Amino acid sequence: MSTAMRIVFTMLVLLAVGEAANVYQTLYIDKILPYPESSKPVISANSSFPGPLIEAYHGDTLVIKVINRLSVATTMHWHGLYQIGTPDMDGAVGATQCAIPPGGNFTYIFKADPPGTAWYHGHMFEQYTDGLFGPLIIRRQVEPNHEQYDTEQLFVISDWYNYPARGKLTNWYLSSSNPDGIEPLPDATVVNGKFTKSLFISASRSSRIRFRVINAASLSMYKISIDGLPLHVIELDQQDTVPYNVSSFALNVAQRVSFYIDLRELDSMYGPSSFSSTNSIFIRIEAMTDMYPVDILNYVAPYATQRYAHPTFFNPLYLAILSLDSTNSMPIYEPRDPTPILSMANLPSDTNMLAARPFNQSNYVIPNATHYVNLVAKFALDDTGINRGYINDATYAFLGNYTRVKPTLIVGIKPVKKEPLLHQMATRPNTLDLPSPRIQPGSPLPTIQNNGYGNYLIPYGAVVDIFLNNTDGGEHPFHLHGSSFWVISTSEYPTAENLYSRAYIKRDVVSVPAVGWAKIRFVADNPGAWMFHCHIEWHMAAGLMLTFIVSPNQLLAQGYTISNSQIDLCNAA
Ligand SMILES: [Cu+2]
Repeated sequence: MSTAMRIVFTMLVLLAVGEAANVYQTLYIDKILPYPESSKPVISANSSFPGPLIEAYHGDTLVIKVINRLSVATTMHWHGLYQIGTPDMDGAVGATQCAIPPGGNFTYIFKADPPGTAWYHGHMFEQYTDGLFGPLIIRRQVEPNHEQYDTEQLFVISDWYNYPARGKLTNWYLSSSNPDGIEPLPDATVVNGKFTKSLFISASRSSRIRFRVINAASLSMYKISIDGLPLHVIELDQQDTVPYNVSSFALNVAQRVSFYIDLRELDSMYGPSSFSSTNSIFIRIEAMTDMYPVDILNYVAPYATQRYAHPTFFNPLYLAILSLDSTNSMPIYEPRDPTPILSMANLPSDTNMLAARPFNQSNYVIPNATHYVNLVAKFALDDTGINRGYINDATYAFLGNYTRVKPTLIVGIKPVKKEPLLHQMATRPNTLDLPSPRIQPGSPLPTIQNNGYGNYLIPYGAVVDIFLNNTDGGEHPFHLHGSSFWVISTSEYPTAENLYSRAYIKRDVVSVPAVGWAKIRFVADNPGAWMFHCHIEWHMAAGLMLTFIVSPNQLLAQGYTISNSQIDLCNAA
């Protein structure tokens, strides 16, 4: 082979296998006023709401410089990314880093892994409620299920609040004048930065469209459907699935779903050739109002003297428009409840997707559990009359660069210096006073212990079954950092454990039923300080959170040291 031919051949090989690259992005964090009708400032990345789409290929290295132009500190979390070998890039303030001070910056460098639909959001105070989030898509050269669709669309759904969360809403929510812990309720739903009936999706170029849907809300759970079309689900939180057909599905806070539609399956009742001659149909994103603690349509919060005129009174039914001819015309039928369609009558309206199956089951191995941890989540008044969230009687409080917990009284964590848990793991783990797992009545497996302050020591390589018991009357979406987990079963679907024992679905957010439970399993093969918390931002602010301390020994054995840029952040605080 000649040199020239060899070069060409090498280039072809590189193109074919895809060479891992560095993907650079800069995010300027600043406040903007995205809507002229509203005086509510939004915390944005690059003056965009939602923040800009960040894309990479699986295995690339993301190099993302976050420049803080706010007057307060911030951090960024890369939701769904494993951070294997980069435990200090997770963005969880207090656990993995000190915050980025006003005027400061920090460069996050981490592998684009796992592939799929992820997102990024602020992980300090309630900044993501105030707008600091955006989509993050990790692609593959050849996507599973790629033959099922031709084009892609992206929905980033969120709650809109007329008032800033940090300050007015949080101050009221976590006060003794709100003893029932009523969450601030959204004033609207916003998708891709647009209010209802103003988001048009063009379907002229293709009859087969993949939708990636991210629930970036702080409170709301949504039911999603498209008139006259079955939805073929192919991804749940970066887990590819065998196409799984539903008429609608529920999406809890921080969860993601990909589905594709095929317009050739459109029920003739909605088709442009039918008697109605409509050229567009409704996409329905319906807030599940039974998730709210009060009747949202007849509720005026105490902090609001009156409802703002903008955008509108809350309407649980958000409507986007799928334009079949790309003229972006409104459907000519009324958006009342869709007529049941015979062809979809046998499709489930799915709330938990536990029956969805992993895409590639041939090399899909689920190890047996080696350890067990029992978690009881509850809400209760603390000794100052504030309704707080507790896991095993510990509640988290964010105090800038570190976290501490308040069982009943304010008790600082052990170290002299206030520092993130990861730094403590690396320098003096003994000060965390973490008890080792031990055999306890009720479980044949060693039980993971905690130090009374919401920190749980997990040995390296442990396969941990978490039994999460929710005593609260609300459903809670729990998220694990640094790993995803298999959803074994829930109180709504207890038989899933045996039905799908060789192929549980892997997710990073599990919806734990109200006054119910969820059983999940994860492999602790990624040393670090990984938060596990309810992703309803209000509940996180109320302290419904803990941290898994995965093997300080292995962290050091793998050569982790606190970087200078991390030290700079902590010194700047
Ligand atoms: Cu919650």
